[in-house]
Amino acid sequence: KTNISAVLKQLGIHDINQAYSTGSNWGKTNNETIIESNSPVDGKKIAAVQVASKKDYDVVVETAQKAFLEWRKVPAPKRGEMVRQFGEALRENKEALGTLVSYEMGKSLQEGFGEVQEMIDICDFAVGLSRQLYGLTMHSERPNHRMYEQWHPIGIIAIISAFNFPVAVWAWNTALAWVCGNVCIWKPSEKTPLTAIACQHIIEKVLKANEVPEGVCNLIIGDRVIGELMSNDTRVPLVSATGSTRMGKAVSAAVGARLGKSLLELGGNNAIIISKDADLDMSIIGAVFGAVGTAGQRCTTTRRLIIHESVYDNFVSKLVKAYGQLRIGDPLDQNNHVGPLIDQDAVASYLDSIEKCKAEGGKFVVEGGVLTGDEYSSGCYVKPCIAEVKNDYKIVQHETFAPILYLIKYTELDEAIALQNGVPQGLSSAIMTLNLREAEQFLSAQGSDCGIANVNIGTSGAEIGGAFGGEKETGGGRESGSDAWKVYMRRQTNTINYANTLPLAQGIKFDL
Ligand code: UN1
Repeated sequence: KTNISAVLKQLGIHDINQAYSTGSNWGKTNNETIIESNSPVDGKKIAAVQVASKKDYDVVVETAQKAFLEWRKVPAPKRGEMVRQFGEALRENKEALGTLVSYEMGKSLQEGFGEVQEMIDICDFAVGLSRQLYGLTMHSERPNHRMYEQWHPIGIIAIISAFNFPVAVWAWNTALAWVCGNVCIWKPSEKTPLTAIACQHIIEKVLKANEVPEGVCNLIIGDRVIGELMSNDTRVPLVSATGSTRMGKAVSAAVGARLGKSLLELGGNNAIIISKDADLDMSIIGAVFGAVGTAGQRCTTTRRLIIHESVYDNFVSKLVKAYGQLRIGDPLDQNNHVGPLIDQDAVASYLDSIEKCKAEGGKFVVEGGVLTGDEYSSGCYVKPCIAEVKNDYKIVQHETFAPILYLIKYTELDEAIALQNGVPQGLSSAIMTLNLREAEQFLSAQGSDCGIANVNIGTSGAEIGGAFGGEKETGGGRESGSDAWKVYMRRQTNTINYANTLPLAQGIKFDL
């Protein structure tokens, strides 16, 4: 049995934790409000955290502004060295942090460790990147001139993260932002404040050892008021926000009104097309993990299966059989596949979606429901369920953050692609097929309209090396790998004249 109090001790979590930190200084707030973190695993209170006030927010921003003036002068590979040490510290704390993620958020222990592994991976990526912040050089049209571009840091990056990946999404943003020369202010989800505090304790030692100025790595515990302050604050050039489409629209409107930049990673409504030429046994793994992993609370969760009519009955019976084998229960017990939903509100929304689906005509081939009994005393454990639906049902068009899988039948691939694209969201997508023509069509310009499109892999579990994000209501942002770092920097075009005359561009003559 996992010893949670030992884990909390190792990670520096107390009964009452402080509202904000600018690195190694933990601030004392005058605000009376506190947030309690209750585990969805057993319903127990883990610890409480004070909530920062507007005054605290200003202290953090001012400290961050000062830190930026120093941090931007540190050579990028030296900044990378700090990120390398952060990766090492995460390796040392992988078990403890992964366990706390599992206990505070409710995902399986394996997935908790996997999430910390994503943090380690992005640190490794960022260390290499710190020597590769490349700009292009161009040929000037004028003689004895040189043109090139440089990438410079932009300042304070605000990071608003969601409960479902309570630590990895922060790490994707910070590791890149730091090597790019920026400073970060993190507002974690109110539902998972303790994992955030644990991360701050882990980085704290690295910051001290490297004499990094106070304010490079800031944490602020707050509610939506802090999110609004960040979004409206001209001292914050970039707001990176992960969460619901509703939240993203509010952030984007506020940041856009002041012509700031936002990086949005919002809802998904991801589908797998199961073709007539699919390897069905392999497809079952992708579909079931995609639908029930993290109890259906990933933005990349598989929400829809679009299945060819010729394999439909066979595939659905395999699927029903697989669902019958799922073990639901304490996520810290490695024998279980599925843990709880984050809280009772999530359970209510799961039940409401099932009702709405039935009202629109959905036929459940695996029934849902809330589990009761001693092992499920938190009231947050639900049964993953499966319904046959039409793609245009209102509920199918909507992202419900729960393990409800929708089945849709198709005849022609064009039709399947249109169904897959026929939702407001555009994050992740996949096709299961051994047919090269089908695979290539799915990946072509006439294919999936999503930011992520996979062949013979499910919709979730993206590696950090690729750019992560999606189109339409998913918000258009890209985080993590490829050249996603560019959004954390400003591009400057430089033209240098080493001639002894000053010729004008476009051949314009201007003699005095
Ligand atoms: C999220 O759900 O917000 O691709 C992120 C995946 C993970 C990240 C999901 N690497 O499923």
